[in-house]
Amino acid sequence: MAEREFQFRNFAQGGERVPKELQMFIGGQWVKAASGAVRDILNPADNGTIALAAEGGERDAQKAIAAAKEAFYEGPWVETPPAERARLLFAVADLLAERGSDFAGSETLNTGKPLREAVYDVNDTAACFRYYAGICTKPHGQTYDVSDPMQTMVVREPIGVCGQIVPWNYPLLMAAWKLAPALAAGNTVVFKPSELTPVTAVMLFELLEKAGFPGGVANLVLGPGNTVGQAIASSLDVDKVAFTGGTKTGRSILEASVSNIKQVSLELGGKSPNIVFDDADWETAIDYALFGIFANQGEVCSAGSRLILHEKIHDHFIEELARRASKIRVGNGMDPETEMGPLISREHTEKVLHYIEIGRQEGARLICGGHRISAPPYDQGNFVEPTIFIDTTPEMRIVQEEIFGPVLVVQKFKDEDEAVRLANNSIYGLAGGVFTGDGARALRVIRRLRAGITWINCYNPTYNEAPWGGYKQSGLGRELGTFGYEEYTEVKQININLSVAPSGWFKG
Ligand code: TXE
Repeated sequence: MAEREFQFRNFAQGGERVPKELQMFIGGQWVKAASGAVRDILNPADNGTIALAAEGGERDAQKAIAAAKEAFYEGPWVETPPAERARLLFAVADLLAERGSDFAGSETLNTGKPLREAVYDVNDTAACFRYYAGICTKPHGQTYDVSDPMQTMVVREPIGVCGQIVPWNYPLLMAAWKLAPALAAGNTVVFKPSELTPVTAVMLFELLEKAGFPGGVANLVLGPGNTVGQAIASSLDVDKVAFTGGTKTGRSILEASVSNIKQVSLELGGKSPNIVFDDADWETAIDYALFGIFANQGEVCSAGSRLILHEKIHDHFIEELARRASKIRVGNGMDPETEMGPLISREHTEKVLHYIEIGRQEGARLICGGHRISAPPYDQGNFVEPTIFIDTTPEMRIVQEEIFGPVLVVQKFKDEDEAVRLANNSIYGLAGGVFTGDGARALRVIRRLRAGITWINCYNPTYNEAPWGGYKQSGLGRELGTFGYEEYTEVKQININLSVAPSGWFKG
């Protein structure tokens, strides 16, 4: 394990040794792809190779599903006491905390995100494992006094084999959001990271192995979505699939899941509104408007990508916003001065630039950015300027569609009703924020927002304790908190006869 980590760093710093292949973890063993195929894993800052990853396929996915099934039905996991599951999850958090800087550096190398954000993600990941470790041993279930001389008890049990598929924007954190609650509840899992960002998932599974999870309980498969991901989603042996990613992919997972009516939870895209009234605290509103869209290069499902401004402050606000956005330091995430990193891939960069072009053609006005940054040292990487469009109309594609990059669109409103109408005019309903000095109005507006994650006078803070998920086409179900735990459980009623005697229903 240590050798592999050394090789990552060595390679990233220009060393000549090609890193070892990143392998899959199936049934407690590190394995190559059955086909022997590998994929280059790239650094978005220069598109250089930082690692070679096993490129799994359907056969590998089936092997992992079989291992998870055997571990659930034949292994000791279901009988493992909650306190032992908690100990293992706490151990993962401790190991992660010891190796925090390695994880943060690797996350930045693989995703491009600024190091300070990667450090944040690592801490959050450890906290998520601790949160769910704590939940294992807390009271669960209910009892009812029913009308017969009967005691009814309701217990929560693991669902079985859980397939988990995550995207590339928060590889480590999304792994924690999926693995920690599923394992806490006693399930076995088959986990698939994005084919673009397997590095910290592999490192995390090394910690799961070291912590002592029994073989087959947590399995890691690497590879593309249309083979490995699809095999997980359509498998008859997977009892639940949990997915974070784009809405289009989410829909195909939902369709594949009908094979065995598996349980599904989906955390999908968004086009989230951030409403600023004219009585808002000026500095706070500007600060969070920037943070809401340009954190993690805008590659955030809950990004505040539509800024809805009161007409009285609109002109002055956007002037100041553009001034500050153009000063954001874009660069290689490994540079501690960097405030915004490169986009994940060349392909995704093209998609974001294409949307900027669409915005121009639709007649929206650019007041900041709008270009790829291509002068050296940016020439090999996927850098795009922080970009802001004004003079938009609600039906424009840049207002309706998720761009998933550093592109903010501004809308203007006259009164509270119009602000809410604009905010809710979306197929999505993931997140939203409101900034105002009027407490009653803040709550009024938030209660009218059709979204699952909301903020008053701030934007972005996320807590392991609170449920995360969306309305409308932003998804199904909730992650995090007790809600996220319950999504990994089946509910069973147990009726206990307190007066043991025949019912006498049939006379003969
Ligand atoms: O994500 P995908 P992509 C949005 C964002 C982005 C768009 C496409 O707008 O531009 O989605 O990005 C796996 N069966 N978000 O293509 O396809 C895939 O291997 C099963 C929003 O990168 O959603 C990866 O592990 N799995 C978002 C995961 O799904 C499949 C985060 C996510 O990939 C599959 C990322 C299939 N048929 C992108 N096809 C968010 N809401 O956080 C792909 N996958």
